Order: sequence, then C-alpha cells, then structure tokens
Amino acid sequence: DSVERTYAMIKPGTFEHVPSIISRIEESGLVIHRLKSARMSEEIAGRLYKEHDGKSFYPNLMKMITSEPMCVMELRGEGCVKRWRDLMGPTNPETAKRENPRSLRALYAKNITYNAVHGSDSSSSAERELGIVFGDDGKCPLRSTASATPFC
Ligand code: YYY
Ligand code: MG
Repeated sequence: DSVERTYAMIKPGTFEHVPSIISRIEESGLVIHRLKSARMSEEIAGRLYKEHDGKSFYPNLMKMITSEPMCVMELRGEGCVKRWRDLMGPTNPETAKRENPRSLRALYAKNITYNAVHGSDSSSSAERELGIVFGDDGKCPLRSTASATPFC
C-alpha cells in the first residue's frame, strides 16, 4: 500500500502511438494497474483541469481533451509520479526535443496543445485526478469507447 500511483493519459491525437507508448511504460518498469479507452465529457474535463480555468490556453485545452477518445491509465510503482513525468518530458515539445529527445513529448507531441501525454504533477494531484476519472466508489464516470461507439 506504500506503492505510489499516478494518473496518466495518452491524449487525443496520439492514437497511432499508443502501442509505442505502452511499450515505453513496460520497459520503464512501471505497472499499468488499469487502462481504459474513453472520451472525456466537458464536465469531467473541467474538474480535471480546474487549476487552469481562466488561463489563455484553457479553451484550446478543453477542446483538445474532449475531441476524441483516448487512453486513461492508473500507473503504479515506486516513485512513479516523477518517473512518468520524466518519461513524458517537458510540456512544450520544442523544449522536450532540446532537453530530452527520447521523451514521449519530444517523439509524439504535435504541438503544445496536442502534446501527447498527461501525468499528475504530485501524489496528491494523482489521488484527486484518479478519483475524478475512475470514481472513488469504484464506478467509472467515463463512458468507455466500447459502450459509446456503435460497431459497424
Ligand atoms: O503538467 P503539464 O501537462 O506538463 O502542463 P500544465 O502546466 O499542467 O498544463 C496542462 C496542459 O495545458 C499542458 O499539457 C498543455 C496545455 N498548455 C498549453 O497549451 N499552453 C501552455 N502555455 C501551458 C499548458
Ligand atoms: Mg499539469
């Protein structure tokens, strides 16, 4: 129970890179405790990114995160908040390419809005975000892609 958890997303616009990103997580030794493909509602997105409400980039951030289904995950492992942030690299892909060219954002971000991945910035943020997305009571407030999308 002392093993740290973090909240991770493979954001919209990154679908074709999901296998590579999953491989990098595996190689890093972090454990994918749960993974779900889902599309985020405006309500959940607003709660998740509450700290950014009012900032110049907030409207674009909301548009991006609700734009299409993505992968949401709970990762576990010792020091996983920092380890996952290190794997992601800096927020801005230009900085990422300069400072950490092997990082996921250096490799897969299109720009600062569509920057491929999300990771909680602290253990307490992780608990808050996992609670919002997966639900504290075990029920999942995010509709899975499977139930949201007709099959054809
Ligand atoms: O934690 P991290 O995702 O690296 O950055 P935050 O500062 O928490 O911002 C969240 C999210 O907002 C970022 O991943 C992209 C977007 N964003 C932006 O579009 N422009 C900025 N100047 C800062 C952040
Ligand atoms: Mg952040």
